[in-house]
Amino acid sequence: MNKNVSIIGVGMDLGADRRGVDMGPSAIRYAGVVKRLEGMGFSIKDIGDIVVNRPNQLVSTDHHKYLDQVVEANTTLAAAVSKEMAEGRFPLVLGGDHSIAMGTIAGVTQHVKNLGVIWFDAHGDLNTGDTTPSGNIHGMPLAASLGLGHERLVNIGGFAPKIKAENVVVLGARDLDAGERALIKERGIKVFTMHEIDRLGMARVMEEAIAHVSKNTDGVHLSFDLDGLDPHEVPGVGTPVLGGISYREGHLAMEMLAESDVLVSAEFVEVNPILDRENVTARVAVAMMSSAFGDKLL
Ligand code: B3U
Ligand code: MN
Ligand code: MN
Repeated sequence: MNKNVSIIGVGMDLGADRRGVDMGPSAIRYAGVVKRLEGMGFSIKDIGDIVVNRPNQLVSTDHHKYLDQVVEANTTLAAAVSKEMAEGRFPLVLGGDHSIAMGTIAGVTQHVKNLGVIWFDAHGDLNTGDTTPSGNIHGMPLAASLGLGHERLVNIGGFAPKIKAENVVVLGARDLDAGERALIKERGIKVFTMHEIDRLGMARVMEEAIAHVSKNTDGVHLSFDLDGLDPHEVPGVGTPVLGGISYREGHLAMEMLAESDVLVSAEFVEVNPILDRENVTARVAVAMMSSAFGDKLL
């Protein structure tokens, strides 16, 4: 794996329309991400946080809350990610709400034409303005990256689509809206829900997931929403859903990803320090990162 890593924070919560995840990057830094990765032999450059403009009242455009601000922050993020990759560095993006995946993926796909994506999440994030139950853009970034939804989201970074449905795997889903289910069927998106994880076990699921996302691709992006894990283990997430991936299964999944050596970029999102206790969610995020970056037990 690339030993040169750039950390990029995005203190944004507008995509979730709920305060707290804007402090995610600080919480993850406080949990010791830089020291941990340096201790594993990585050279870390922390470029700081992307500036996010927060209006003092809710603005909603065609069922999209804070559309202008989310587009602006993601456009800046895409440029930052692309710049770090142009310098040969691995972008590690710290969220922030999951809408930032649009910017990360827009930046990465300027360098990796056929990108595979592992979307670790309790949710599908496959809504569009037509199907969203909330108007929250953090429920839309996977759809937008596939070229579906509001043209301003779809075109972040100036091109679309970024990724193909056949190169995506969603892992840990247990809260899918009706429109998302229809889209999954229509596009044939590979989804390992908690049902498959319970039934087949995480080892088998990850073998299949890694094979799927590496088949016709030149690299894989990991988009890790902390709410994919069980809320008993990570209470500091904005939209907890019971029955999630355990701490141990999460580690195993990350270790298998590291062994496969396919990652070109990663992001860890939706850490909400306001809802957390003793920063455990950020600490778990750092633990998951260390496994994804190749830390071994022995
Ligand atoms: N699917 C719902 C809920 C949701 C999506 N992502 C999160 N929550 N974190 C929506 O609002 O689109
Ligand atoms: Mn998500
Ligand atoms: Mn989620």
